[in-house]
Amino acid sequence: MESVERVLKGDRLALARLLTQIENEEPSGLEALSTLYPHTGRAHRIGITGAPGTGKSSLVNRLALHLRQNGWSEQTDSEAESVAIVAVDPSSPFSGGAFLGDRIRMRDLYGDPGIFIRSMASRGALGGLARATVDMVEVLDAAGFAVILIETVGAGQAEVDIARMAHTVVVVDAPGLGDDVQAIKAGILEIADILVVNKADLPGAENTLRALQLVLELAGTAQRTNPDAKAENAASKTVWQPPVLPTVAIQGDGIAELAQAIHNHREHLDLSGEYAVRERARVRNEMEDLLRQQLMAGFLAHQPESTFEDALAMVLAKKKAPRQAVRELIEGRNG
Ligand SMILES: Nc1nc2c(ncn2[C@@H]2O[C@H](COP(=O)(O)OP(=O)(O)OP(=O)(O)O)[C@@H](O)[C@H]2O)c(=O)[nH]1
Ligand SMILES: [Mg+2]
Repeated sequence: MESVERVLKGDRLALARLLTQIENEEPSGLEALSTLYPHTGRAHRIGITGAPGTGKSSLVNRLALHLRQNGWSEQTDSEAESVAIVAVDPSSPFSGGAFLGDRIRMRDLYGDPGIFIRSMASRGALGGLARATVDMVEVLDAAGFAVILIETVGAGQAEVDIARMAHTVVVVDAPGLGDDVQAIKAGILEIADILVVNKADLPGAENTLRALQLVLELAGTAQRTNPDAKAENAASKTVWQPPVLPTVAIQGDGIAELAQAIHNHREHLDLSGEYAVRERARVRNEMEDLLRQQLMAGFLAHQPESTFEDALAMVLAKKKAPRQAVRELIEGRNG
């Protein structure tokens, strides 16, 4: 297939077109995805999530710039990495005015062939958004980007799901969001591999840092006294302790340390064998999702639309239990 060849050769126009097809769930895009899939598996996928306005886009831009200029680590003199950015937050596109004092450097970023930026259009269902994001990340991986940064607002389950598909999850907090730890939704803290307190230039940053460190210490203690977790940790040789890092994204402070921490986490995943474990869990999850989705779509396609709605009405009227209604739907008894 011609467009697939062009994407594999690094043709950006073909890449942009294919991503649009996938976003719109066009059959041609989904077909191309299957052809590209054997070329995936090389990119380091990094999820950046957190409450609205904490500075995720600013951080992502800075991080991308840093990776292009310095690679992962300044000490090792590592090579510049190609970076793709996917912003899943429709409310603040990357062209937004977050960089008034930084236009020139950002222009460098935008003209750089080693950077590809894509923001996701708003869609009705967040579930669909998660699906499309996963597929788009696969395409960017196949297209050869070494690093894929995925920005999502950590607000609900769908966002947690998107973050969960990353190899490294960075959770961003900032001072002044009210109760320090409440600002980070329960559930998202648990999937954090690295915690960032951005806007460390603002008052209250010290408190936010301390509060997060305390929460992590408590979580660590709970883990150490839990026998299951103990056995698991022994099996995986090394245990990752999520670091808490201060940054000032608008000035670029702390970005090198963040890049280093992400690099360390990736090394940890490889050395401990957790990389393979995570990949397996992620792909299993994705396949189970697709199976559920397609079985349901296949089932519903053979029924008049009213059948399910009628069953739903029976359950709402307490005339049937959900389990009973579903069994009868499957058995074709809809009385
Ligand atoms: N003082 C200060 N302001 C910052 C810092 N980083 C970002 N900001 C500002 O915070 C605002 C939000 O920044 P964004 O990068 O758009 O934040 P975001 O988390 O991507 O926002 P959403 O995508 O809308 O959730 C902007 O006005 C930034 O200029 C920082 O380190 N210090
Ligand atoms: Mg943003």
